Amino acid sequence: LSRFDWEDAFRLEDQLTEEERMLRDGARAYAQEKLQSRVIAAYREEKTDPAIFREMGEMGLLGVTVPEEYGGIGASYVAYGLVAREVERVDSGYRSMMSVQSSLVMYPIYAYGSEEQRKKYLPKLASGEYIGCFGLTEPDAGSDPAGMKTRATKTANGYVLNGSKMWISNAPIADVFVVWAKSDAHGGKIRGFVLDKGMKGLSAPKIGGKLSLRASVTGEIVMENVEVGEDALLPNVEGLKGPFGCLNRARYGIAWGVLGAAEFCWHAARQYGLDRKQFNRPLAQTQLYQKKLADMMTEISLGLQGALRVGRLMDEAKAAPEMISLVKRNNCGKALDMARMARDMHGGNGIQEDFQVMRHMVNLETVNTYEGTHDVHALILGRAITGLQAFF
Ligand code: TGC
Ligand code: FAD
Repeated sequence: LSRFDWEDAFRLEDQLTEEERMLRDGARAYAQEKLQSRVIAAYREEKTDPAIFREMGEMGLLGVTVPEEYGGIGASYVAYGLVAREVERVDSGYRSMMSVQSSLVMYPIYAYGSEEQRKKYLPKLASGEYIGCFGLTEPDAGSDPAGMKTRATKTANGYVLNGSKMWISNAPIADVFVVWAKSDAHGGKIRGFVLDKGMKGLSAPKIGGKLSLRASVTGEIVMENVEVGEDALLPNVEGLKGPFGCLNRARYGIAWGVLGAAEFCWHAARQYGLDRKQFNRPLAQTQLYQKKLADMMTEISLGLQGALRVGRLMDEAKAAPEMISLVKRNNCGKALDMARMARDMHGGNGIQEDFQVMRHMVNLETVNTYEGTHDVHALILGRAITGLQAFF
């Protein structure tokens, strides 16, 4: 039998390809060198540095699954998950910036867009020259996006958009807005539109006062008679499956990402327990402390294997949305529990910004809510198990 590696219990390393490991190592080096050094102040001051998009673009971390001809690197979904894990090891907000750009803006333009739209937007989104956002949620339509009020009304040359979107990551600094609206010309079905910053009637005010995800800017999208041409419509998808197709990818990335945050908290708690003595011995030499560390290792190891399995199935085009709900829900909920546990294990120091566990903890409150809440994913799974939908 081989030696046990506490940091990689099930030898995830052996299950990755050479290309996946290389991309992961590049993402880790970038995240640790460039993001870790600015996150504490960015979080405290609620400041998002737009330069991060260009830096990520240079490192090839934006739209990694998009083919090279459009500026991506055509890598696997497992590689995408590994990037999310490394970025979120530093902060869920930075991962949010990356995953919105990759899964919620580049993916729909690639998958549902015309060739002109692909050429116009994808290379600049991949390089980080353009920043993108994704507007689905509205003030009165969160878990139930089918209840959206935003409308696209047909005109002679295109459409007029009216409505407002709420809680939109990247919106205040975005150049490109993928928004979803009910279109009268398509029987009231939901359609996607790509809007550009500066269009008349389009604004994106910042939402202030967030106590979570403070390094990632969030805003509204307000559309007051925004006139667009036919070329703004994403031609190749209709209905809720459009936005859900994007959410599948982002939710999958989150399933990996949150485990990066959990791993940070677990490692921090371990080190703290080795360094800190009470009752004449390291905290890590107490049974309760070791049980907590063992529980964390167990959940992280199992969670990573689940995410890897779903990623491999995505790469074979065999993943079902319910599999993604399972890993998104489980890994977010477990990561949040682990961050809370690590905060407790740090005692009073756990509330201080330099120890970073409390920042992860409050970030994970958002991650457990967005992209489908923990309970909404339970209902998606419950529907699959029983054949009965319990949403309404
Ligand atoms: P339902 O009747 O279930 O389905 C309507 C149509 O959509 C299709 N569909 C899917 N297609 C692909 N992938 C999926 N995962 C799909 N889920 C559903 C379905 O086949 C059907 O198609 P068709 O052709 O038959 O019409 O729809 P429902 O209205 O009953 O849905 C209920 C529910 C709760 C499952 C759904 O609305 C839901 O998932 N709600 C959660 C909303 C959500 O996740 N919002 C996320 C907003 S974006 C965000 O949070 C970004 S944060 C990013 C960051 O900063 O990192
Ligand atoms: P609600 O839907 O009102 O839910 C409130 C509570 O009720 C939850 O506990 C929920 O689980 C529960 N609930 C709802 N329905 C049911 C039911 N049928 N049965 C039982 N319980 C139920 N959206 C975007 O479109 N783009 C973005 O980029 C984006 N970024 C975000 C960034 C941040 C920081 C945040 C906080 C949110 C972001 N969102 C974004 C929105 C996010 O997706 C929604 O907040 C989420 O889908 C939940 O919707 P809601 O806030 O309206 O909550």
